[in-house]
Amino acid sequence: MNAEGDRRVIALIDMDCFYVQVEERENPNNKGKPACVVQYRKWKGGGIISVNYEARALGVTRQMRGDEAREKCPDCILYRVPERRGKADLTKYRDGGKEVIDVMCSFGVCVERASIDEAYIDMTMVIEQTLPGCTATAINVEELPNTHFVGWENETDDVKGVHGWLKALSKEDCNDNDWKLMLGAVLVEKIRAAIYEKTGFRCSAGIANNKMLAKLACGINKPNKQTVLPFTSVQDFFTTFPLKKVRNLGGKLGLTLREELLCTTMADITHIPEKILQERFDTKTGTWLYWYARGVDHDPVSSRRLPKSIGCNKNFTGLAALDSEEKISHWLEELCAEVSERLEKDRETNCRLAKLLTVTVRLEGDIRPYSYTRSIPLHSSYDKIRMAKSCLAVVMKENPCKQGNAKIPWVVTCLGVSASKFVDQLESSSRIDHFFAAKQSTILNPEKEKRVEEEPLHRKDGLYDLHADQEDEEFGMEEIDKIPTETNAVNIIEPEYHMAQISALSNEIFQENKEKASGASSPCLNRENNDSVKKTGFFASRSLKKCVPIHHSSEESIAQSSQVNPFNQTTFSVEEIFPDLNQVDMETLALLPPHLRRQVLQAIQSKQGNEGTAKFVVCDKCKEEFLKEEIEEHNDFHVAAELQREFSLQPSTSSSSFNNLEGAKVVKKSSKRPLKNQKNATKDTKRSRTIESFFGNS
Ligand code: DCP
Repeated sequence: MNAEGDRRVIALIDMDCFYVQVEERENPNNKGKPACVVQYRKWKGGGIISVNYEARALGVTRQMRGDEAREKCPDCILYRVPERRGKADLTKYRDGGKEVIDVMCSFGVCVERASIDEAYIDMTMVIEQTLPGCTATAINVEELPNTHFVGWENETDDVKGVHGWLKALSKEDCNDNDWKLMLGAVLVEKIRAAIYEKTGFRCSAGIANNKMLAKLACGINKPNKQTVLPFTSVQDFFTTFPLKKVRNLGGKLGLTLREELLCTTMADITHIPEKILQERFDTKTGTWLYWYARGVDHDPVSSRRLPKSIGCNKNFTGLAALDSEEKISHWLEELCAEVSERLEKDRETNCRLAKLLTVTVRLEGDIRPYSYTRSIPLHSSYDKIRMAKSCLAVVMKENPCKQGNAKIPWVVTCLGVSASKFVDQLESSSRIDHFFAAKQSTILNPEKEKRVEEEPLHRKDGLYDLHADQEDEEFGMEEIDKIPTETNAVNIIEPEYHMAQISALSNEIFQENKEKASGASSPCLNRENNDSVKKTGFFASRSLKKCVPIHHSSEESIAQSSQVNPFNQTTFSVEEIFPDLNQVDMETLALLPPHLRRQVLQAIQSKQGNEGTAKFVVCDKCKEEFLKEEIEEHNDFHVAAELQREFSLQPSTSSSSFNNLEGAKVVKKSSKRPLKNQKNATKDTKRSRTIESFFGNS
């Protein structure tokens, strides 16, 4: 790593007082008047979450409440965030943000949406095409009406530094990088003008060689301005710049640097030898910090127009704090309803599926607040009841009173639910689902052979903002260390019956292996076919649903499917599912029925020869063999199974609200039922009901 290697041209574009601008566009007559956006009217006029620059000039700040803003500025307009399901509805702000991203993308630059109102763009390629033949005289100062150059301002006529920079460019010793930044500034002026023209929104921007510097530069001149931070100006600039304002140094790392290593500015960090930084943190972080403090940041701009996560959270302050399971359950249902609705919309629009659901909880604590996040696999059904139930199970498990800390009050002051780990829907479902659907429909329902179903928090401080309920896009959970945390681990667990399905799957493979080893002939064909219905969950269930005519009774359906075993009547190559055995997706692998999964594992093993054997490990608990990369995830399944078992054993007091949930009883029954019984043909009716409830048809 070094300071010279990175000569990209990156910009951060950030909308000015974004929520207010969205409101002003709806109320054009109010443009130019002081205004704020507030959330909730209940107490002292609601919490301010966005303040326009007219109101800022009159002393209104985001830390105030609506009533205080009116005291400062009686004419201040207070727009209220719409509400839905008892919480903020941010749809129109989110949609406004998307409009802006679309304009940026039309310039052929690489765009990474970083929050509801800001995005990084990498202009390097576009600029490099323009670079040859550029001369200082070719740049017209009028092309840079709102551009400032850090370090080039002088106190007389060139407060923006544009002239100084242009002059420097005409000298012989100027380099390509200086030129690139100039051209970048010209392009960003154009992009910002287009954004204004197409959306009516004003924005500010920072232009530099990397994301960290671009972000930092963006905040220097606002609103409706852009700032270039040349690499040559960084050192001086850092001598006074507070490190806590720098991207990635706002959290715990920054706190350690400030409190332990007594650094307040970025330049302070440069006085610490790399070795000391490495010893205090770790080698990688130490080296990264060493260069970061010198303005070097290699974090790429990854092309991403969509948010990495979709979620929302709600604060419960004062008397609104949640102090009972019923209240927590109610709010989890509300949050999950919103997330589920947005996920469905996202699936339709963007053809992708979220795989992970994360619940974040902040508790009052006995001495100080603390928070934790827990993640669980997310099923593509996006069933809000199911999602809420899973989240509640996690929250109940973490109840401090249950962990022997009876004195700690169990008071929840913030709840967040967020879905992430998106995969391409077609990639995720078509390969496997179509595979199953095609094979099954051919055999079970030939006339349907041709039918093939196919199946992006903003503000980093959002979660812990006292007023704002927010959507969580990209960064929602990242800043969890904004408040001191006692518990801050992220576990992936699976408390639901999908868990039972997967652990049944593991057991099944194990059982089958034993049977094979003992030479016992088992009615494995039929059983596998039946069991694939429950064990492989989503894919197999859907396939069955598609193939079995509706008018058949459950017994008929199962009986019919058990008479034919499509997997054994048709041969297939592992490559049909995983064209590249070096890149087998573990999540997909876990969803396969046992015999297919084993075939894939065997194929990988034989492909890798002897070397391959070292890639497998045996699970202590179920003695099954797993790929090394897979074992950690598999261990989580055992943790989840344990959790599931605990829930099943608990008296109904703690799960009273579960029992009111649609489908929850079926789930409980199915998870309590021993595996052997599940295989019993007499239970087929129940099994079928479980499948239907899985699709919400029960
Ligand atoms: N927001 C929020 N809660 C917060 C901070 C912000 O809901 N604690 C919302 C309202 C803002 C939007 O996110 O309009 C973008 O946040 P910014 O911090 O970028 O603030 P603004 O865009 O309002 O103003 P600025 O011009 O300073 O960027």
